[in-house]
Amino acid sequence: MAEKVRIYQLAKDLGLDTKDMLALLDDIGIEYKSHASSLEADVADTIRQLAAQEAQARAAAQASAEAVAANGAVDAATGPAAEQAAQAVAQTAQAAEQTAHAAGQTAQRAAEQAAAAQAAAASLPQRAPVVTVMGHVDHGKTSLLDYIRKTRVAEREAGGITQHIGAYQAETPSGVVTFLDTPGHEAFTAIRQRGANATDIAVIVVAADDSIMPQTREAIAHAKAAKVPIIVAINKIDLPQADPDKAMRDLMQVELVPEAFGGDTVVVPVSAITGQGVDDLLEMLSLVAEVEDLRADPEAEAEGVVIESVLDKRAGVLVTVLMQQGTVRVGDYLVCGEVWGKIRRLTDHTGATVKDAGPSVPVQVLGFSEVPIAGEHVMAVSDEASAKRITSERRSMREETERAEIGRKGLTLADLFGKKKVTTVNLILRADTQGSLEALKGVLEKEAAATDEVDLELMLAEVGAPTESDLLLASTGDATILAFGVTPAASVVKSAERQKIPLKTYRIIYELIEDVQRMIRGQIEPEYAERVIGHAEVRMVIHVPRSGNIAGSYVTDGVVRRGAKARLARDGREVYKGSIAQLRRFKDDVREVASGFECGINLQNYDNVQEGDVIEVYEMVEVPAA
Ligand SMILES: Nc1nc2c(ncn2[C@@H]2O[C@H](COP(=O)(O)OP(=O)(O)OP(=O)(O)O)[C@@H](O)[C@H]2O)c(=O)[nH]1
Ligand SMILES: [Mg+2]
Repeated sequence: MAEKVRIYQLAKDLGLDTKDMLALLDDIGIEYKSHASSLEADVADTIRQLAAQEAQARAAAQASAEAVAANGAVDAATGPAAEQAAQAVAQTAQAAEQTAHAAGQTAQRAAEQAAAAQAAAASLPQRAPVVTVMGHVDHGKTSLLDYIRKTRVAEREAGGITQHIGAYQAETPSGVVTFLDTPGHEAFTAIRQRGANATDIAVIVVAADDSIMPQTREAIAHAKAAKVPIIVAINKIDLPQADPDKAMRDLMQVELVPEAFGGDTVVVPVSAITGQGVDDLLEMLSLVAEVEDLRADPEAEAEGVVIESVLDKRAGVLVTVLMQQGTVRVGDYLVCGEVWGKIRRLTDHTGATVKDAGPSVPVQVLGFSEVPIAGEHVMAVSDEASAKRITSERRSMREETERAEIGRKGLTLADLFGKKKVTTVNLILRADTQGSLEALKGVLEKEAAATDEVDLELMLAEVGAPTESDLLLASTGDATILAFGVTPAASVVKSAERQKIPLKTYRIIYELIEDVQRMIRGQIEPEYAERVIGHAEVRMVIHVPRSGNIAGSYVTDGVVRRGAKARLARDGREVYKGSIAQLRRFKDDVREVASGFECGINLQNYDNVQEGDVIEVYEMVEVPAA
């Protein structure tokens, strides 16, 4: 046996649970990073021997136990000896107890509690792993989930872009898995972060024809920050231009070393179109999930996280939650940040109405009257009174801190004399979900920070379609209304047209961002740059009584123009900067003199011109904003 072998493979060969195998490695002090790490051949052999010995020992123990049971009479004869032994054990135990006392009772109690908690946790029922699929835009996250779920969601999305998180459950050969889909667009950092935080395992999708892209890096960073195991799916391997090997090599740049290169990152090549490799991916997921040993108490107080919240025109506020422990039931009261609701209806990911939802089961809740913030912690409370009390306490606490901040800030000298921004662009933002809204706010903040000359002011940012009252606000603030993923009522559109209030609707996030960039550019004052139009050499200084000194010059290149800006260079140094006040050919005032001609130049407010000076003539031209 000269071959290296991966831990989970060895466990499988020996008929052990991967978890037990890891425990065994821990016991004998062998370091590894994950179940996918490779073991050296000699280490693997040692493990095989140990496993064999253990199996033998177990068999022997069983045999002797049977023997003892069979010969109950032997007990009597060995009585005194056994008693002595028991006494010795008791003494040792006493000594040990005293040592423990000396070491401190608290430590002992803590250890006992931890052990008890562990024992209790181990007896809890298992829950489905929550797998978040992340990666760069269009790398095939939604398609991959579609393949797994055998449904088609990608086609229904506007522009084929996942605008917000989706939560689904899929039946796989090794059990139910909860999947969270996330968007790849850069605007959705917050959603990816939220996804990574609500997750047990991250699947990073990398398209084989595109390799690692900015949002791939970002997704990996989120997964690493959340300290969750990462599995890489190299997708689109069916494409002729696919280069999965390049993607593998590129993974090293982001410190994910594939197993094939001696590392321990599980990389699975897949195609969401043909389904190739998808089974391998699911097997890897179940292996990792098995090692993680995910358990939750369905009877505990219900607690979880808001995955997304939508204001639907007909259905009202719809909130997708994922419980991490406990079970939510129709009629329960839920509190989430500063909002609460009584569950009127629960809908599972297939759209079916359900009575309850336990840990790891994504479910849509109808019953909130306000839109909670996605990513927020959610918990069940016993009754309406507690729900109201908790939310109102939270609200007043926040308001208090806000007031304190304003008080502390005051007015600074910089506020009074600091660099004034040129203009403010007022915006009213409307979006379909809290997640999109946050994403858009994030991008707009970035855009505003990128320019010193324009301030973006968000007068209002809300979930739901624009209303008449938005129009009122827009007209007082001269604001533009940007609606993303929501359709304003026809009456609102008409009213906006009548009042000439710009109201734009978007389905695709890039388009909204581009428009905002255009609005910013439109506000920026044009920049000017110098453009040299000609040079003249001073050949002779002519003194004219009333006009002062005139530079008798020869235009060496370009043109000299009356009124144009000019600078005077003497021995290569600039000695004057101003403009051309008067330009003459012979006795006549002229507007312009071209190269190769002589002329008299009178510089504005400058008399000290000397023979040999060079006059550079230039204009200021507008530079289009970048
Ligand atoms: N040939 C091929 N095309 C794929 C594969 N997976 C996805 N695609 C195509 O790639 C495009 C993008 O797929 P999506 O699943 O919408 O990508 P996504 O990663 O969810 O994109 P966002 O949600 O916008 O970040 C679609 O046109 C898919 O048909 C694949 O394995 N092979
Ligand atoms: Mg998608």
